[in-house]
Amino acid sequence: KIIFYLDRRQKLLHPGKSLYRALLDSVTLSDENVKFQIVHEENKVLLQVEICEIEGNIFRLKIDEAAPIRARYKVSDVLIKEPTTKRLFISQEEADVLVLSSINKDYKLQVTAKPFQVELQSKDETVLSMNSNGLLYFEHLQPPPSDRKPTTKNKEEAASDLSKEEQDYLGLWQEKFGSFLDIKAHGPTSVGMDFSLHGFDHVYGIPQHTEALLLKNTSDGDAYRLYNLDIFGHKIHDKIGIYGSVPLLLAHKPNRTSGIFWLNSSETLVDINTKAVAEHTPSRSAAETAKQRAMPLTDVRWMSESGIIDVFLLMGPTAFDIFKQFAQLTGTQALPPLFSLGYHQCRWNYENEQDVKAVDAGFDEHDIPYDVIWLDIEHTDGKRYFTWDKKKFQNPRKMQEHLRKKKRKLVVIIDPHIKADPMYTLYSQAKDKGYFVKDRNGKDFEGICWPGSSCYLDFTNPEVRKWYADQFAFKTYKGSTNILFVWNDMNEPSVFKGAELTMQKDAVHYNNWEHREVHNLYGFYQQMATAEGLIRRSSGKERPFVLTRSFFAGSQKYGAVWTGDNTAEWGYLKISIPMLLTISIAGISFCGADVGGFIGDPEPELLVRWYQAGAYQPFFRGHSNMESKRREPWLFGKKNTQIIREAIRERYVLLPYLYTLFYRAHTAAEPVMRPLWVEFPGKIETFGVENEYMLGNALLVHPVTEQEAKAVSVLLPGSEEIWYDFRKFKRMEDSGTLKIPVTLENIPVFQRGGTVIPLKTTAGKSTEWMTDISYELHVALDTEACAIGELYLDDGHSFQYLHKTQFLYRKFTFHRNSLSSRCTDESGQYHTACVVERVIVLGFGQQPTFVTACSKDGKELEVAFTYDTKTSALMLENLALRIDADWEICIN
Ligand code: MIG
Repeated sequence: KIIFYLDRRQKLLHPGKSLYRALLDSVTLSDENVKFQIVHEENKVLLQVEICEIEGNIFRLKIDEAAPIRARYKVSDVLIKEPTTKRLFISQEEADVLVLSSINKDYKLQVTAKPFQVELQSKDETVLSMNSNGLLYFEHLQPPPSDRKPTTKNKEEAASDLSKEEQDYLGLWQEKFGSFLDIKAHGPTSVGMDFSLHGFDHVYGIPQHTEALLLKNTSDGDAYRLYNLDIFGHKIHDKIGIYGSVPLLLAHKPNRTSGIFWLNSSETLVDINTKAVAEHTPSRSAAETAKQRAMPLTDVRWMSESGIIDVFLLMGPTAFDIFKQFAQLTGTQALPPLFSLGYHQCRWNYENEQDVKAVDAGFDEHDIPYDVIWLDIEHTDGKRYFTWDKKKFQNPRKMQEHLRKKKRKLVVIIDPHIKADPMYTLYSQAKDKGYFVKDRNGKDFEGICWPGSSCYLDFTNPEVRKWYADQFAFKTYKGSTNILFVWNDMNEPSVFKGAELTMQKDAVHYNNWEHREVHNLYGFYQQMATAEGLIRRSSGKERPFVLTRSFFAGSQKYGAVWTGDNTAEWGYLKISIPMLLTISIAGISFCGADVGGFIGDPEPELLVRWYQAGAYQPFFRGHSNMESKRREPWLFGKKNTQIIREAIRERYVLLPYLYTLFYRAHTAAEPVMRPLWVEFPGKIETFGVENEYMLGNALLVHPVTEQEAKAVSVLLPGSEEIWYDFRKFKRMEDSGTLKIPVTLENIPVFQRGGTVIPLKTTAGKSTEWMTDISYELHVALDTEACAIGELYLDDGHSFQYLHKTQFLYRKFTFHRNSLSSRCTDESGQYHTACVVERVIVLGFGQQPTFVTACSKDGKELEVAFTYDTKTSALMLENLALRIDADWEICIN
């Protein structure tokens, strides 16, 4: 077992009374913030504390050295703008307490001087407190031991009195990792703090781990680690960090959701400890103390290797408020081009042009829709990205023209490492311009990756990002066309033969920042530059599609992520659900796991089940490893082909709903895929559920993740809810936990009463073939016989929805036996001749006598219908109601 630096150093500090004291006579107050200093009683180092309130129920606490010998790293480019602050007021000031209030007095921050602690209260409820366990930790910058004057003998330098072995063990100035030596030019710089979440015993977030949805107690095990790493065949139930990190933790209890966003891009550990304590009341009278009840409390300890403490406290109070607050800071999900919500067919590798054509034709032959075929690293000339293997891909443009005619796209892989080959223009240019990350001696850092000896572009440098973005220009990227999109892999970054398969922490980036400071941002920056490149090659007109393996807070702005190298085993299918839910609630809606499992060969049943699950997840791609057998959906016998076809077709029929959900993610920060508790925040039985989830607010999906399952236990939450079988339209008799029989044909999906889902009446060969296909609305009535839903629509690929309001945003309302279609955003201008052809009303009380439809021009038409008394489903058919116009259907 590896003992990480942070564990060794910070874990020497145990919970107890903090040695930090606030100097409350140093308080200054401005419109932007409140500042004061705190001092460490032993080493006497002064830290500067800054507290501010940000619009929308967010508080920010920053702690930096008051007078560092050199500036400490502060994360840039993650916050989309400098947050708008609100003035705080001092509502109480005493020798050892300072109380700050928000203008509306909804929130109070109580700062205690000795020891230094901060408590955040909403009305009279203490929501969270900081440093209440005394774990504030801040290694101030020191001159290297050799620079020190021999006379200085104060305690702060006690560290240098440690024996060589002790120093080595603690890794103060250098650290060994196997055969690697990390030289810490600036010495120890780690920071940490504890937070107590009062009344909470359910915490979520901090992806990415191959772990459960509900975060576990770490008191007798490993902390959750946030350190982006390429871990091939990562284990299930492991807290080691894999490819991406979002340092956002959510805490939930029935009446409140809170969030902690720890903005730090260095290696980070998070310890979690839930316990029961006596109820905490801010102003405790004797009588109240007597009435104290036990209540849960969760302690969360964050430790980062470097940087400063910069933490955002998201006060909700609902989960949807948290999503908005986080998006206000880091941005919302980019609106994907519609094609990218279709099915993607990938493999390491599709060998050559003939192979691509054959696979493409296979989909048509087997009548399976798909949108994108992918090329992995072998398509390049010796792993030189932006080039083609001339033997295998002699005419990439022609191949793309072929795909274009089929209304399909191509995605190619572009990794961040650049083959160290002076004949490779990308390399020689970048070398000349000094665009590579340097090693600690100032030479270009060289590591081994796919192409052999490679250098790594320094994407933290804005000039490098601009140059990189320019590489995607059609003129520069030979053989590329506008149906080619990009996949960024290996961007943790992955460095073969590097410590933990990544870059040395003492490598040096732009502005002399060490790699340790920016490690978790490397992939974020590559995807940013790639997305920018795709936008720029279209002169700003077209939406990009970029899939990345490594990510950070804010990556949602640039595209999609996937969960990396999973294995073709049932356990990985099962864990993919909580993994995707965790990524989703951390702001990244566009996420998926390799369908089938990347490593190994799935048995047909597993593959089928994985397609059925993937069809209801945001990013839907089949992918397989080089050593895996071919896995195109038609290779597993007639019956399995049929079932997979059906799953993929269901996905395509559902696209209007899914695209609308992405629009909501884009505009309102609502996750597309949601844990049950987000939709049912008051229902405790949902808090730990991770084997099913909500897709938007209307669909409950329960993938089958057990071999040979005959039945699954489904929780249909909410006693006041009505649920309908999504395919059979039958109203479920009960809510609660039901045993639902299953066959291999499909997985259980339910529509929630009170919702309207827009669908297409049938699937086409790809999304682009489906533009004119008519719509179908599934209206599921609630206990009041009402339902609402919406549809968002635009050209599916450009930015015209933004600049020229070329979009349609419709709302469907069912009320008093009438269904209406109205505009929700009058500024939308998009027109289409597409119609609603069919409406199915689920849970309709009785057989109607006649049904009419009126369009805006006053024309009233009688509508043909059938009513199924067994299921209470009313089907209205042969409608021709324009999707872009107002209309109303009346059922009598
Ligand atoms: O370690 O490019 O996760 O999807 O097919 C293998 C080859 C490198 C890892 C990616 C995988 C991709 C593969 N890559």
